[in-house]
Amino acid sequence: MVTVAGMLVPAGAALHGQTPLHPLDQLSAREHWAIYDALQSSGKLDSTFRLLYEGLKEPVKSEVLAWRPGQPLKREALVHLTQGKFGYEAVVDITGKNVVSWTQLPGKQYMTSGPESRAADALAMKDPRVKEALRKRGVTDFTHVGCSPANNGYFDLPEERNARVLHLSCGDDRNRISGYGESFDGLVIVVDLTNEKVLRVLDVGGARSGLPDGHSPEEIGATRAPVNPVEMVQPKGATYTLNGHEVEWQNWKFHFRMDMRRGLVVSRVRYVDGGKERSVMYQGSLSELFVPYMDAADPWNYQGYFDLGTYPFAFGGIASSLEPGVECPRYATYFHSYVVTEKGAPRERQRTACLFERNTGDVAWRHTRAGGGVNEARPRTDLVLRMYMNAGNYDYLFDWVLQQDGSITVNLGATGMDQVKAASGTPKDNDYGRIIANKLVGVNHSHFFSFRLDMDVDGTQNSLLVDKLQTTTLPKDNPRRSIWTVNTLTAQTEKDGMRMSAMNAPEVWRIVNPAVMNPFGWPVGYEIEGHGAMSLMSPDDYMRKRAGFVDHTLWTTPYAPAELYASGDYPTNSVAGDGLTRWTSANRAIANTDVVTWLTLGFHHVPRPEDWPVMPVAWHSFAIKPVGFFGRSPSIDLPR
Ligand SMILES: [Cu+2]
Repeated sequence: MVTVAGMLVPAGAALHGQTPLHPLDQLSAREHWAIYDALQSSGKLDSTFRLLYEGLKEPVKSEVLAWRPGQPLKREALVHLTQGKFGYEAVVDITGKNVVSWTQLPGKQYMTSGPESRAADALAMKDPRVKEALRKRGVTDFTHVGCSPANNGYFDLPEERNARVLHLSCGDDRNRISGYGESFDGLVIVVDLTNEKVLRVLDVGGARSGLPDGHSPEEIGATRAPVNPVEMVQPKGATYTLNGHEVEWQNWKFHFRMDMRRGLVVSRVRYVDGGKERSVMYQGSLSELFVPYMDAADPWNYQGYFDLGTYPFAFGGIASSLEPGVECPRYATYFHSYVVTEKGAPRERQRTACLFERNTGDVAWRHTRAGGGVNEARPRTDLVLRMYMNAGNYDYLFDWVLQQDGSITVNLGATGMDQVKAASGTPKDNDYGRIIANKLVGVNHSHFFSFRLDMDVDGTQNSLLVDKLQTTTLPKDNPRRSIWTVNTLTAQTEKDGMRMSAMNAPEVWRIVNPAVMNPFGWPVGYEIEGHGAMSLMSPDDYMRKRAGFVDHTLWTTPYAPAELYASGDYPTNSVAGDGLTRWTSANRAIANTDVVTWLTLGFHHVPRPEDWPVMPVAWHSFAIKPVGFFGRSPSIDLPR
């Protein structure tokens, strides 16, 4: 059983998007229709409109912090759409069913969509040069052949300015059961969708891979003997309580919602310490995911995906449905959410998030008492809030794990399918990747996640302290030649707040409240602990410049409600320099102010045969960890 708004509901229950109770609640189905009504009655729409994104436009922080249960809610939505050949952004007052603002996007492009992909495919398949190139490859049945703009990219070439230019590659789904159909390498169709023409067809010939192996039961073949069931059960029901999307568990309190672009948005994270509610983080969520490929040939050199900025509509929202008992424990609580169709009708996505307690047999802490023989140890239980992201060929798993020791760990798992191309059978196959399956080369690439973490440690006015671990040489009379010492700097401006992960120059990044001292006389704080791979692209690589957030592991900016996406609001086919790069060029002051941190978590991927046909989950993580926030270990009071 789970306590929801004071009522007991069965474990494993799925909760529908309800009438909003909290200013940060996700949009309900009724609200999506109110947005539609407002847009229709505004007189702005014509019959060509296509919605790409609808999400809550949050009230500013001060309003949310001042809000108390029962008070009226300010409900606004942010809408992205296309109409005719242009992109638009609208803000809608949901309660008043009124369009507050309507802006055409000058020089900005927008998310991709199924209809756009089909329009590009139709243009390509109508071109006799494309059919000819396919025939040359021995294709005679075009029924299942399609060309898609899987290579969204932009280099600011004259032909790309002021037009929607897409680089298409083609494949054949004939005989496909799961996984990919056969793709035809060496064929690129450059399409100008704005002017509805094929700019050029590039055909350098190419080997054929045949149909890649898939992962349906029929294709996998015999399975091994199963393990005996290992089940987590919670016979007395959940310990957490729910009020709409507000959660309380083991001193933690927080709110969450699902957004079709950002996925899980975790807000108002507080810890009850000695009966007092203390703020830890105002909000945390994914802000962008950038995956650049490392193959120099067109169209592979166009492949740098901004998954959050480009694909949420095409994916039907980034969160996919979770299967009870497989993707979350059976006893978890499941949450539904809504996305919209291109014409603005809400569609329920079932079980896009789940919440559950987990005890994996680990301890929270242990020690053997003096003399040995007697152990003091405490079992550890975590609270997990989970989303699985569907990103085309890739899948990413995201767990926000709240711990009894006052930490939050975010685990992200990468799984799904590698991007592959047909092997040529020559040594060139090793230039940009490796052969990982029959006649298939897995192409090298990197994954860079940007998490926006608006820390509010014991209040909004915070600073970033950088503890630099440095070698200190010692005088001759000391038998040691050197030790390391900690040199702490307060970041004064955004430039100081740009930090790089380096194993040979380690740093601890603490967000502190300079006005609140812990019992030992230093400021209360939380550490952002996350170190990953950094970009190897050269600084003048245009693709890197479009994803400027990869330049630093940590960024720190003053809170600005409009700054949500690390590569800007519109990274699809974007001109370089938007997002963090642009905002921080002002080098704003960040000491003792309301700061937001942005963590880049990256990893490089050199594909291997074991990734095929579906990659085993590869985990990466970061943590938000108390440093001097508490006067002693917060988990010391766990019962035996
Ligand atoms: Cu990868």
